[in-house]
Amino acid sequence: MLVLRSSPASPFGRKVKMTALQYGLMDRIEIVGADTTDPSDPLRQQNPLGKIPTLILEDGTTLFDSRVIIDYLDHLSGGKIVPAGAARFLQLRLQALADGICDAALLQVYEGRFRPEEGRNANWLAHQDGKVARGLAALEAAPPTFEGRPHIGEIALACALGYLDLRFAGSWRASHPNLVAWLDDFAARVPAFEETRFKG
Ligand SMILES: N[C@@H](CCC(=O)N[C@@H](CS)C(=O)NCC(=O)O)C(=O)O
Repeated sequence: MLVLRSSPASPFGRKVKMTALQYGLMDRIEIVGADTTDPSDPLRQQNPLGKIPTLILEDGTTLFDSRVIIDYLDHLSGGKIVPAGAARFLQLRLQALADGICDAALLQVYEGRFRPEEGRNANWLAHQDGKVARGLAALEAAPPTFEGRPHIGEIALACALGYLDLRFAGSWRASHPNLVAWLDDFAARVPAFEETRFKG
């Protein structure tokens, strides 16, 4: 059995869980919760960065980060998750943009979580927020299309928007109607999206 260290709110963990569900790999994975702030959690031995998601293979090898884990799942699926040819690079770029939005959103959440209010840096928060805003604006202007099954770029985007819903009360929605429609369509066509909402 593969072991996935993750937590219910992690957008990167959700990317892995949604991909595994969508591609029929979930029965090979046991999800074991992780506390990234707890020094006694074995996560820091499994991944020196102490980050989730981290995947532990049957032979004890650990894989991180989410992109490497997705690559591994793609290998297990016979190459269904990351398409071949020119589409590959568009999917990987979309994943990079969606992950970058998550990284910038997470840094804002961590600023609130790790720093006392008087020590928070408004310039830093605005710098990170600019990345989220520009990323969303680019996607709103040209939402990705997908036919049939979703690939890794679309899965990553759904996770990023889901994370903004979770942590920023969906404030992106009012000014991004095309992305709202995109996510509604994605959720209707990919049940794994709802099935991984704040789970595991
Ligand atoms: N690039 C990494 C990002 C992973 C990441 O930032 N995970 C967060 C939780 S969503 C984390 O582990 N944070 C704890 C920390 O940074 O110490 C990936 O794609 O897996």
